[in-house]
Amino acid sequence: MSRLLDKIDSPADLKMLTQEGLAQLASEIREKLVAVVSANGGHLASNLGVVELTIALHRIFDSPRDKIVWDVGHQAYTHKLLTGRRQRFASLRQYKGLSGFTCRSESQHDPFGAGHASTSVSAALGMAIARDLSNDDYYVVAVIGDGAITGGMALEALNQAGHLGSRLIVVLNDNGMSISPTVGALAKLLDRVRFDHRYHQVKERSKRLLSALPWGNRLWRASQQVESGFKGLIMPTTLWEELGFTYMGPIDGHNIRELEIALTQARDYRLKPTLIHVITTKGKGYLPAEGDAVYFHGVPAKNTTAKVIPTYSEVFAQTTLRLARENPRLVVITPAMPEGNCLSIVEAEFPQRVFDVGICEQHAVTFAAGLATQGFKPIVAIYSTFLQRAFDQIMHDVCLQDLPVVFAIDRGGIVGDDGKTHQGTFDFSYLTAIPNLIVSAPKDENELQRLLYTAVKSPHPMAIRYPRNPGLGVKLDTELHSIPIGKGEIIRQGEDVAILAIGVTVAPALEAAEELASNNIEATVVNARFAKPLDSELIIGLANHIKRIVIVEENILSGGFGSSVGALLQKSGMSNIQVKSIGLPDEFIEQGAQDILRAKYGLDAKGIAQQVLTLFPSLDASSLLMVKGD
Ligand SMILES: Cc1ncc(C[n+]2csc(CCOP(=O)(O)OP(=O)(O)O)c2C)c(N)n1
Repeated sequence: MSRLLDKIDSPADLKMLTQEGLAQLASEIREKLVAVVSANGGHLASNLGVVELTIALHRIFDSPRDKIVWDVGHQAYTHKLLTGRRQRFASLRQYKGLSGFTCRSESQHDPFGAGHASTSVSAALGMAIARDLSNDDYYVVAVIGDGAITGGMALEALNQAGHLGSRLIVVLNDNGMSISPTVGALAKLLDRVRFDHRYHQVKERSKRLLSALPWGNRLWRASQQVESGFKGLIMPTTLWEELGFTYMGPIDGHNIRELEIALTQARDYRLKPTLIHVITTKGKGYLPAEGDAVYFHGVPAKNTTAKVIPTYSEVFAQTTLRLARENPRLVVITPAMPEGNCLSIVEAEFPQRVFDVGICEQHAVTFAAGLATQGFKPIVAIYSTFLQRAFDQIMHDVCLQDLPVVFAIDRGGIVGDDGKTHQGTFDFSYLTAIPNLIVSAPKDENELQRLLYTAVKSPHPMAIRYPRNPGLGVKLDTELHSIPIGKGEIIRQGEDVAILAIGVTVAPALEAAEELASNNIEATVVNARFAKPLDSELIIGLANHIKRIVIVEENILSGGFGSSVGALLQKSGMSNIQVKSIGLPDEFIEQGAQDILRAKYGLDAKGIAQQVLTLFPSLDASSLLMVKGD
């Protein structure tokens, strides 16, 4: 049977299809999504939930002239399939392949790139105002989930949009879920709409009565008014109306015809911003994902090796649980990532002391600061990339007041397939710039335990950054120990060169040292542990003695650990030292498997060894180093 999807090269091709054809297309798209995401990994459930919504948007609006701005961009796979990227779809999230998010450089149908949440309404409002100032006449639509709409930026943008009254359409894709169930007062309000049976009964009845009438005729419109009057009585539409929006909904997000009617009405209504409340089912049409939307939010790629060693995230959560048992004032805060941070074990035992604050990184940090002022010990469990959102809160609310908040920073360094928006490659740079903050990274999962224990005892703010990886499989202390702040350790002795590594780079640095030894170069390897304060005694002592220093970090070179060490050496007036920094260049690191990217940037054992050899010009590097894997 010929597949309709194979004939869709642009949104214009959708406009010829009948309702039956559209239903067939939706099911072909779902098949494609399941096949490609099962192989490559990605955001399956979110995408399955918006198939009909995406089709309807592209039939009613005229992209790229009209701008469709997807919040987060993780649910834009159908949009990609319908906007000329079908043939490259199998490369989704692969090295050099299609991005898992929207991306301006990828297509003119992506008017705004994303990856981080809650930006769509601000960006769309900017576009709408630009249109008005240019006397142009296109439509701008922001599509935002009920999770992302809880983010501060989204609320700030709605506030301004309602105030300006500019023509803007916000589609609220409400599936009741962020990654986990959406939390907060706004979520409760939306739940009321979703579950109000009285409203749905009336709506069903009027739908049956009106199904015979052509939409748009007078009776149809009158009935819509009666329905919305009734809705106003029982449902919290007032919030949106008071914010200056015209509220439409709730709309069945899997009924293309109903969606098209609502989108057309919103498109043709030119007086105010409109919010269309669309109800969808996350994972729709694929039973495993409908049944477990949390797991299927983001699934791993097929070839991911079965995990036997606990991840850093798991060890973090297990250690936090132990510490929470000992300290009744320890509290944990997560901005909408309890799964990623493996916090369910802590939440199960201490539901009162684990706070999912929604996709609200800034609030998470200042909320922690408030708790710390009252003698509590907050751990903010957060991904490196999302902590960027809260830079001023770390600086102004926590560190300036020297409040003892712990930042447990997951996904530090190269994260892989999620790509440019999600790499955790900036945190050493932006954190070491902040006074009072201790910045650390463990060499293995046992050291993570120790650093967490140290941080919880610290009277100052402390950050611990660890990677998105399984641990190294080392034995875990049964009793927790602390580590002296600012102290590194020598883990291998050698006279020819000193390699200062931190965090995830310590293990490959050690491996590189063994490879160098087989070429008669003996390296000292230091596990630095702290990017701030630096172990100046150790570093200066080594520099005096060895004179060749190589610094390795999985962070951008600019402002990172290496640049702090360089500044220390310069300040100490050291001369005659050869210094080489290995890290990431001044660019956004593309997507690709972690091992591909680590090899590309010389951050694996082979790359480190090769770069060490450049400090020995008398040796021909290419003739040396038969590194494993060659
Ligand atoms: C600033 C930020 N914090 C956290 C995330 C991680 N994240 C990605 S999607 C998502 C849930 C989004 O929920 P919602 O907007 O309701 O969309 P759904 O997946 O349910 O369709 C979260 C928390 C992110 N992308 N950006």
